[in-house]
Amino acid sequence: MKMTFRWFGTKSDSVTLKQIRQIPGMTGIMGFLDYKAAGDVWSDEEIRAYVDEVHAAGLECEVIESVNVHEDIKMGVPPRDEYIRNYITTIRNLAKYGVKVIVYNFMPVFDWLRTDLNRVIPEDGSTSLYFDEAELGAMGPLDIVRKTAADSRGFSLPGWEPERMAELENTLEQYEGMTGDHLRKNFKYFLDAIMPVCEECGVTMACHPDDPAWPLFGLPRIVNSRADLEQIALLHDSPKNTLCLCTGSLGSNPDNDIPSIIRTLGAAGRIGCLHIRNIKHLGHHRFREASHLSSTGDLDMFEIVRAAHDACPDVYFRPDHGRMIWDETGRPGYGLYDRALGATYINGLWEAIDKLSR
Ligand code: DNO
Repeated sequence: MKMTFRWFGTKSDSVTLKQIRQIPGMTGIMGFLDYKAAGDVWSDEEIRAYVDEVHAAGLECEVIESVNVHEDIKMGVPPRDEYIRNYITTIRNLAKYGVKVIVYNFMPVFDWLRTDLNRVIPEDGSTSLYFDEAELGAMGPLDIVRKTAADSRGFSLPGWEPERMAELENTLEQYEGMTGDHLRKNFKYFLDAIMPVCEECGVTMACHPDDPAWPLFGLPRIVNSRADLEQIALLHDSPKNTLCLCTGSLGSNPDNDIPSIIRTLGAAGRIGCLHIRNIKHLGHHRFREASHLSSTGDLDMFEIVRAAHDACPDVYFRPDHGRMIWDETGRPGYGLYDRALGATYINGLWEAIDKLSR
């Protein structure tokens, strides 16, 4: 296992590389160029500057996140071939600088979605990301985009590129009537085009699940259960076609048995990396993000880490969203303190499981 941390770049993150390097056991970054619009080529120069900075801080940069897929590819409309060509150029450029895994998603329009980014957890006064479908229904897509932007404290949020959100009404209209099968067909078209390049350059693609793990606003979502994940692995049968096993996203649906999913897909070599986060269910389609500790949420972190230890011991991990604690101010979900605690806790679980299994 390699423990990594998401970092948004010097200009855009409240957390510094030096701070990340000082978290015990931290080996690298899951990187992100947060200013790139979906469909843009990530140039050599941009990648080199980011990777050099990470290396200079004594960290690795083998995983890159959110190389976002343009809506035209998901919708399967003619300009998609041009955007796929751009995507391929980005894959090749990232490979030149030692990137081994690219995390992406295939969610129509929205990436992850919450109704409150700063919800106070009554027990301890910390804040965390919160979702309530009843609130969402009352708001509608345009309101949620406005609220999320207002709640983000001026930080960019992964998957919420302003250009894309500005086109929202138009895009939602274009998706009208699209079925899951149609979206899957477009997904296959994309995978068939990029996989030969991934195999040639040694880059693994890791698809992030839908978050939350069910359809929203009538848009199809096809990455949110064991059956979905297995189907995606089969869309293009290659060891480079993998999943980013995000415990918090899949875990928003209590029916998903995450340790068991990790065991099956991990043993099949189809997990490219893990995002580890805990969830507290508060009712039907209503949850908040908890600290990583098992007892503060509904996911069993011991069983999750044990499954990964047994099934895919060499994958990249990162502590996913943290709460805001100790009066830290920063990008919701992506402060330093709670994610550092999460990494330390996961490292502790790993050490115990590893020693006991010998
Ligand atoms: C949320 C993240 C996601 C993830 C993307 C990958 O905070 O986990 O934005 O990085 O879905 O494309």
